[in-house]
Amino acid sequence: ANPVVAVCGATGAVGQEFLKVLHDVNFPASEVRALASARSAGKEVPFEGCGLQKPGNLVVQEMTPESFQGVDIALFSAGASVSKQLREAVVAAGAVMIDNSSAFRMDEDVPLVVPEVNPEDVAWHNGVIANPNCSTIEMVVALKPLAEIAPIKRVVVSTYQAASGAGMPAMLEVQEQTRQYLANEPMKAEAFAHPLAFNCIPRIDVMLEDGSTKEEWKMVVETKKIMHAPEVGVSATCVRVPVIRCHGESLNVEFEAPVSVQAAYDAWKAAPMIEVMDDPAQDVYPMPGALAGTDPVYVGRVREDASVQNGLNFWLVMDQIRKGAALNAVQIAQLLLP
Ligand code: A2P
Ligand code: 11C
Repeated sequence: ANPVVAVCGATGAVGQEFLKVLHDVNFPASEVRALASARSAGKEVPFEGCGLQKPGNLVVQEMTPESFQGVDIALFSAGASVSKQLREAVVAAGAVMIDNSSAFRMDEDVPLVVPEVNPEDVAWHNGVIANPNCSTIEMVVALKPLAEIAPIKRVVVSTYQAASGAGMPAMLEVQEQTRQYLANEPMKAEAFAHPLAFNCIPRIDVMLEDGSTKEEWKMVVETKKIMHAPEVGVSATCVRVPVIRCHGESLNVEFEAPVSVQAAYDAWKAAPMIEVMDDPAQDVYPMPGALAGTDPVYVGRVREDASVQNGLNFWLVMDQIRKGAALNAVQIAQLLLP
């Protein structure tokens, strides 16, 4: 039978995108339910339909432990604490929770899956499958085809992360701050510790004891788990930039053996979900401002790094709400279809 799908956090930035992606891939759902907090109960969210669920607004229901009766797949993006509160109810109802939060990613009994990298890991789930952090997804989609040419020794990554990574309110806030700045009014900052408009903030998520941020830590530990490569060194610096959608990443990768620019191009061109966009002489390279709403991870500015042995530098852009969150989660759901 066609699965019943619950979109959990349906009014949020990622929740809205879950609904778009379900439609875009025509997910064979028998029914799609929209769930959010009590604040949103009774509101309507637009839906273009998928499977047997006809197009038309969905009425948002309050998400409670009882919401999951009859649900087969629950796509969660309502924050880590909500995922933790509802995990038991989801699993007890016999549904599979595909969770976009950081709540369970590093749990030993929870697979952390990027379908282009480790689709086989869905097989051992116990009711929960975790969707990685967006910045990690972007990086591993690009690294996987290269790791098949030569083992990766070390990656140094710097991110340029869009406001939308922090949710709908953050996206709206940076636009309002831009207006305030141009009107010579004081900028109000709530989503981040400082105004983001006309600024860059080198702190994403909480600070850890070793001086790194949790976002940076996620890129290290999640990459090793997804790629089954505990030996790969990852050094990350994560920065919030005043972009609405799409994360940029600058990567420096050191391999165990030479990987030429051409070999990298060939590997990426043969790989799924990655597009080479690299003709800098003609000003062709991936840019966040131009790629919102797209699916692939885009790669450009590819060049050898002469400062290390077997080094390659490149630049990535990905819509982090799409492949970085909603699309990746729906692809995981597709892997669960009979
Ligand atoms: P609501 O709009 O009712 O607050 P974003 O990451 O874009 O801020 O979105 C967060 C999503 O998670 C929203 O859909 C939000 O619903 C939902 N959410 C937040 N807290 C809860 C909660 N306690 N129970 C259910 N859904 C929640
Ligand atoms: C950001 N990467 O851009 C974060 C958003 O662990 O799922 C997602 C946080 C997470 O702010």
